[in-house]
Amino acid sequence: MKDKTTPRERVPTRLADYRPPAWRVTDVALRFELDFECTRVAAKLALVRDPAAAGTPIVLDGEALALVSVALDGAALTPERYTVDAQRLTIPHAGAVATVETVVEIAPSRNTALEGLYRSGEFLVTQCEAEGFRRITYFVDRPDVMARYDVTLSGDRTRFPVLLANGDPAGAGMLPGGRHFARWLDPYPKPSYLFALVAGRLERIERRYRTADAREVTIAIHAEADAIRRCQHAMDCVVAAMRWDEVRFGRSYDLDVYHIVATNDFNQGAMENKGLNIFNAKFIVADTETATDTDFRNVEGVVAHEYFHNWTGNRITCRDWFQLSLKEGLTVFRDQEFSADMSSRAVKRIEDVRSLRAHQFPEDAGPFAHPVRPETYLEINNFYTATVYEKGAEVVRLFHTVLGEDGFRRGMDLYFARHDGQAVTCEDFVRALGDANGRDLSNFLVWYSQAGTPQLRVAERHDPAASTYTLTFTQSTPPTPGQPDKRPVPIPVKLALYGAGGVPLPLTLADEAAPGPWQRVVLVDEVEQRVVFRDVAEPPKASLLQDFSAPVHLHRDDDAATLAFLARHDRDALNRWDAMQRLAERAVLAEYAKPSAGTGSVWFASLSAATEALLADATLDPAYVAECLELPDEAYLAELIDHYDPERLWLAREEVRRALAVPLVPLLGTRRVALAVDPSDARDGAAIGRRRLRNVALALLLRADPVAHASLARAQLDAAGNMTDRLAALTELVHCGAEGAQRLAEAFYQRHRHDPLVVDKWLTLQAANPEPGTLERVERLTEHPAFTLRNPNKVRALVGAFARANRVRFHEVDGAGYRFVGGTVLALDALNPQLAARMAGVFNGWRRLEPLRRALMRAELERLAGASTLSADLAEIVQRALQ
Ligand code: B3K
Ligand code: ZN
Repeated sequence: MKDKTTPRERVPTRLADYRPPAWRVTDVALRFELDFECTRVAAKLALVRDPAAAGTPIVLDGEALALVSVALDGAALTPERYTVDAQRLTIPHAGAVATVETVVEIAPSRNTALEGLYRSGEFLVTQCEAEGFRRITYFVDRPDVMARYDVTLSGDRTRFPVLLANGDPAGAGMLPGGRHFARWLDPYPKPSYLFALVAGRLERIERRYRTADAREVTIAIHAEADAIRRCQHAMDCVVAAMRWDEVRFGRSYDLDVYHIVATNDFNQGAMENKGLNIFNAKFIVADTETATDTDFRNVEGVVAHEYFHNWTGNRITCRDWFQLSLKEGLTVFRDQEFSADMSSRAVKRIEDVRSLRAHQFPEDAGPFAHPVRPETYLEINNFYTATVYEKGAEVVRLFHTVLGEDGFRRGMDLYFARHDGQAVTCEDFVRALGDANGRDLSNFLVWYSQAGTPQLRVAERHDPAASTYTLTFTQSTPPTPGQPDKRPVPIPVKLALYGAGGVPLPLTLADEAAPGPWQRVVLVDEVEQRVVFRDVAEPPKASLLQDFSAPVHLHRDDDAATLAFLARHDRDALNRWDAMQRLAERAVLAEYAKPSAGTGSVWFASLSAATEALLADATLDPAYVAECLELPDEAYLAELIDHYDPERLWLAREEVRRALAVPLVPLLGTRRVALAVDPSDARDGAAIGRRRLRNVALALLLRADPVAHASLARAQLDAAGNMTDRLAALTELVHCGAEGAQRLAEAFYQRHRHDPLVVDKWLTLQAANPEPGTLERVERLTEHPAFTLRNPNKVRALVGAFARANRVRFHEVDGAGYRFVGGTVLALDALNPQLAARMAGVFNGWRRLEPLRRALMRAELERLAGASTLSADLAEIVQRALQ
């Protein structure tokens, strides 16, 4: 049998070359004889030829499969009657319909790529998206081939007591020799990437749910014995997501059972396989003793995301992989809305905007910039990106903004009614939204095809004589690889104007008779566009791009007084936060340009005053205050500086934090105490918000004076009755190099060493330590028994966190951080190309660095490029980075 990591051939796939499949599979029967070492898969495919493709042979994708036999229309084929190579099985056939039967063998235990069928602990599990099904059996493995599946699993009863596949159960029973079987039928035709099976030793919890259309559903969550009692929160989230989708989108669940399985070995967060979602345990397993509040929220978001895919992704799927954002961007939008409804809408929006700016903006400005709908790829797994997911969700939000909630819902209803059961394109989606509202939205398609973050500039002019106020918008999108020239995009700008004291003014356009509303959305779709408001007697303060109404970079020449005004008076919570972010951004940039210039600047003074006012106001949501106390991320700030020096940027940002904290020490201290009112296991939104602000306050106190305040962190660590407070205190102690901190970290490990998810936290807290000597410690940790390159969570927790969450040490000027990560990427590529490629993305920003580090990082990329065997996954990332 072949090694599972055999590289795929490196031929680019292009959107422009899309052709419908010559042969479709309508029905498939699969019989699995399960075994960790050698699983036998018998497949029977009913195929139909496209009438336009007469004479085309049947071509089935297949990789790393040991072919045992092939039959066509019931007759066994001798080897001269078909050809088989490392990627496909080709069978000439003259008819219009055919039945192909194959038997193959696969080796789950040797599958380190975690794609296809593989072993995790004491069970077998699958991951097929995007092209993993071809590692299970020969098939037309593309999303526009939707078939009905009839699956029978058999295996040893003690080794594989649980046997799960997609759809509803259709019989089970005993077999001779201590074996048993289970049959599963999925009534909904689906693409092969949604196939799943799970078999082995797992525990379960169950709940009954009655859908809005009166279907009785059994929800079951399966996990290993030590984790199952920590799945209740995930179960609550499933129920909440089901109810929410019924109310907000009129969508109900459509099978009798909904299974979720948690595994510790998973390349991504989770997978929405029809009726059988498979999750990284990180996004299912949570209790207050071992998971932080952030973990709980992440469980909620990911559980909802996978559930929502049942309609946006599964019932309506993608015609081809270029359309990935059709399901991902839309489903992220849906999970964002769900999370907003479950807690604070303002805080959720802030988190999403912060993350977009920190991850997607740099991606859009770097060598891997690609449109929301890419046009070419070598390996589609490389395109599960912030652009496809998060920018894609922002593009869906544009439609929501211009159509309004009711119009958007009408559009979604039409999309579901028109395309249920189909594999469609982004155009189909946009057309449905437009048709339902009698509007042509096709000018928005440029958001799908054009890469790069649009830069929106605005000039403001008040004319006292005419009482008019004019906003002149100009937009441009910088060139990106392969797209030198850009077109203007339609940008909805939600805005308000404020008069003295923060009174919103009516927004009346020059040609309108009646006074307008105080808030409106202006559509900027030209390169330069002017908007004139009348009856504006005094120069107003403008709040632009409220609620972050488009994924653009807004440039304004506003002064500190305007930002301070908006931080205080803006009715839009996102923009109040953003005004403080802008003040902080200017303070850090000034500090970067010249030490002390930042903390002595008017920006800093305004930021400091605004921070104090917020902190002193006990009527505000503590979670919101906490967001406002966080400075912009380094990753975002780095994009604003030409050829930046990461160490200098880190120092500047830390200095601004320190200087901000020093005068606030008494207030931070009293707020911390006043916020400590909740029992340690309280999980309601208010308690979570209070914990968050307390821990942000603790971090600032330690920044102001680590020696004086270490005892506060020690006390919190000793008293903490939940992981949120314990981990926050320990992280602060370790990161400020407090005396004895390493011993405390070791004690934490000893306490939690049997829990893989907490061990990940322990690895991350050390990898993210900005103190000198971290790289040596991280290198030693790669030898620790808790660490293995075979487990993606471990790799992300240690190496990923070092490269992404510890910029000052990763970018150490001797290049040792780059060499360490590069070496890990190479070692990983032999085991798990998908993960290796993802990790290599940390080198994408090399051109933006100052010359010394730029040369070092480039050298590391060249070392990767020169390696003798590189997977297609990794090759694509490295080649594009160097282009
Ligand atoms: N659709 C999966 C991601 C699959 C990644 C394949 N490399 C999870 C999600 O977005 O819901
Ligand atoms: Zn998704």
